[in-house]
Amino acid sequence: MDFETARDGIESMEIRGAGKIARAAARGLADAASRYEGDPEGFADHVEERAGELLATRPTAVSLRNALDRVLDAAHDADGAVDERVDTVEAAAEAFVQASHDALDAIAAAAAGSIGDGDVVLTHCNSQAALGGILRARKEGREPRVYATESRPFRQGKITVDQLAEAGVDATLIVDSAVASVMDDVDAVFVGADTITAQGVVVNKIGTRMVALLAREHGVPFRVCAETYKFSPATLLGEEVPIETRPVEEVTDPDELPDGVSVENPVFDRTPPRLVDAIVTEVGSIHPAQAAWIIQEHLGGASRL
Ligand code: RI2
Repeated sequence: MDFETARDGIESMEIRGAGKIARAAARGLADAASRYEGDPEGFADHVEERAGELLATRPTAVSLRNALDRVLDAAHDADGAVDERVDTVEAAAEAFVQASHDALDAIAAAAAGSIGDGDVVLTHCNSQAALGGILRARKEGREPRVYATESRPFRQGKITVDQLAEAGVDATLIVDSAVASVMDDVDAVFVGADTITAQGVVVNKIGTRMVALLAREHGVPFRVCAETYKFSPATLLGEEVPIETRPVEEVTDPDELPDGVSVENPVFDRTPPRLVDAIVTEVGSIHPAQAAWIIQEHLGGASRL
């Protein structure tokens, strides 16, 4: 993927979903590295500058920063002629993409294990990691039923039901405000994550916290599926996860509103660890209290960005 396609696609949300964003950014940065025309000494600075442009596209999903860091580390560690440095960076980007796919497979296998025949699952928004287990359970011959929230304002729930229908899963699309009405029938909730803090707070699509509160009220297990690169090392030292706000036009046409009425469009919220029963990662299912351990064991040190 070329640099501009990645940068503009992530910004416009044509490329969306924290994992897809991370893979596109890794490949886009490798493309930017391959187009460098200066001397070897300026190589890493060039890659770092381009990484900064990619990072600025969307502020919340730490998967973006973690992916860029992996590639940037390779640019800084590389030596020799520019061609050799480019090879090193491209290999790092491809290694990240491969590891990301492997992680999704492992998470799907683990999550599918807890989905029985006829189980009713609720999912919010569109998460590749969260859908993996449902699709795997179906492949293994079980027939889960799924409630998928519409996920206003971007309506990624439509992507979810398309993917489920294509795999032959019985899917029902509901508006976000119908979650309370169906929760009595639900056996488990599976959602994804854009960022998980060292304290076990799950930052995910707006409305996730409402779903988690309702799941707890109804005694339904609330599980988060997330690759280890969705955990944020910076939060170990107390850095806050910024919540992205997007254009009001995604919610409504502001010209149709009376004077004096404003619109807010925060697109993520924070679910506290007490509402999360488990986080399913490629290295095992953890309790949110173990988030800092994941960061220490599986993510490197300070970000270069
Ligand atoms: P996967 C998405 O963000 C959703 O919030 C989803 O839950 C999360 O990324 C994780 O998605 P957006 O890009 O990486 O739609 O599991 O704003 O696909």
